[in-house]
Amino acid sequence: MTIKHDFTPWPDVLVKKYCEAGCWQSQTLANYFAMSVEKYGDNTAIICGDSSFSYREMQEKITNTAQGLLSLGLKPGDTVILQMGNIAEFYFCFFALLQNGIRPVMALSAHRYQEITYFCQHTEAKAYLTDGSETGFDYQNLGLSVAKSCPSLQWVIVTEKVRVNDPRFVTLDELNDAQTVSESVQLSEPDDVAFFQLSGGTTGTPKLIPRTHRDYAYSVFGSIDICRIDADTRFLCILPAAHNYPMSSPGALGVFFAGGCVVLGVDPSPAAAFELIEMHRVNFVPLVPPLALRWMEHADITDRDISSLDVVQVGGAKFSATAASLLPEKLNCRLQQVFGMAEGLVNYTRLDDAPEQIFQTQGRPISDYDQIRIVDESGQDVPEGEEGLLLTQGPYTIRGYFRAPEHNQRSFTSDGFYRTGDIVRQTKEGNLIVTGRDKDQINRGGEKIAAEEIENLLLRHQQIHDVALIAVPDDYLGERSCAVVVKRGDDVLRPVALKKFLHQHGLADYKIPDQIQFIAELPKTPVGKIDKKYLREVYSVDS
Ligand code: OOB
Repeated sequence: MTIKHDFTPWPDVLVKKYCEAGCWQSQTLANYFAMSVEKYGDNTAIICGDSSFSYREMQEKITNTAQGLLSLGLKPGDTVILQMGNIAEFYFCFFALLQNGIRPVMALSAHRYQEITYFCQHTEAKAYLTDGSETGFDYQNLGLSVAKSCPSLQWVIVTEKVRVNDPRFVTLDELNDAQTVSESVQLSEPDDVAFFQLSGGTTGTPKLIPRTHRDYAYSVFGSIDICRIDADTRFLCILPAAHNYPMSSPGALGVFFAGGCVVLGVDPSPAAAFELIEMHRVNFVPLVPPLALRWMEHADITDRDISSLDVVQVGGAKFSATAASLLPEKLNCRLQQVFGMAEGLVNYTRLDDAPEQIFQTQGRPISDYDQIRIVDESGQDVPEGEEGLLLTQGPYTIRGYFRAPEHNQRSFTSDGFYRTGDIVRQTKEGNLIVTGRDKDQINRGGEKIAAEEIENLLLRHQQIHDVALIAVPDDYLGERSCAVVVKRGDDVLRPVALKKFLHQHGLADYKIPDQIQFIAELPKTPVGKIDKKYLREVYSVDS
């Protein structure tokens, strides 16, 4: 069965090229997992808390869940929201959905009512799968509110006992006990959309990124080679498992397809993570810069034996060359920088690159078929070695966001290159150095915030006349967010009240401005746009 809709295809000539070159193969992501089961059946695939699962055991869980999902009436081509933390069930559900051709939206645990309802409404999702067990936040209650606002939602599937009174709620265990409804038949094709990743975004509403089985698989296998992942890899996943980076670069999928072991952790602090590294002899871990800095500090004082660490990846945001040059000695391992994006293109420093390339650059693309252009404002290529805007197209970079025709006009060139919004220059060895950004986004230590989304929400506050959200430098996060607010009227308006307002609207915590400043009027550029550059200069002084 083939489901061909809701995504912008590559032009025929490129389809032919990528197929003939062998970039795109005729397997789905679920097939690749099944092949690992054949090959590495008894290897440990996942360690999660006190539980561990071999490949064979994991496949059993996947098959049961897949049957259960079908028994609810979910069908190939349906969309669901998958919001689970770093638990084994996340991967069981992920592969079960993919096996059925049901397409998950890869929500993050941090997402709340604002984001989840938007994903549901925009994709007309049929089910919301959530991990109700995370301490401190009531995901079942969130599910209840979401279900009220989303008529398309037929099921809320939770990992623990149902605590709310709603017939749409069902537990994963109940699903796993469901009767077999069909023989396993191939329910998805390699060129179908497998799932939706989320864009860091620059606009008022988050953008969804449709990734097909074969484009994603190509990036995963390319990553396995570059990162030298094999059956001996013991990979620690403490970043949010659903994010593209710990998922596919090489991520848990890379480890699964190579027969290695994924160790899951929920606490990324060095104290907790070092314990897991010692206990499970972890040798590979992806980090974001703020975490890498914390780990480096902690390494000086830890009693834990972390000598098994072989490769530490740092990506998601710019890692300073100084910190990069210190990391290998501090953590007694090799460093790999990763500059990627959920839209596709991923760059890695190679493990055998010269040290200065590893410390000072963010790497080069996975594939010779990745095309990159570095251009000026008018779209002309800049001279070699000079700074410019990065454009890219290739066998695993999307050609359009999901149901966003207007935005696609702006985000892609007429010949299909994705405008990354990153400012880079290329070394003569071919590696890229990220020098800045030309997109209205805050990169808060790897977590992306679209300024417009927060500005629009704040403008709904009665006492706000105008607002600009900007990035200001932060020693630890690299950047933090600062809302510059023009008040309406003379009544007192406290920053804490504004934060509470956003919180009550159900916005993810990481998007709530770190800092709020009041100003009489927002400065404008000569063409009448808000002068964010000027605001950044003013508020970059510590307050
Ligand atoms: C990864 O993906 P996203 O989609 O959360 O964010 C992509 C954006 C890039 O366009 C760039 O602005 C920034 O994040 N970024 C970096 C960077 N890595 C990502 N900026 C500077 N230096 C880096 N090393 O963040 C992502 C996806 C796959 C693998 C790794 C990261």
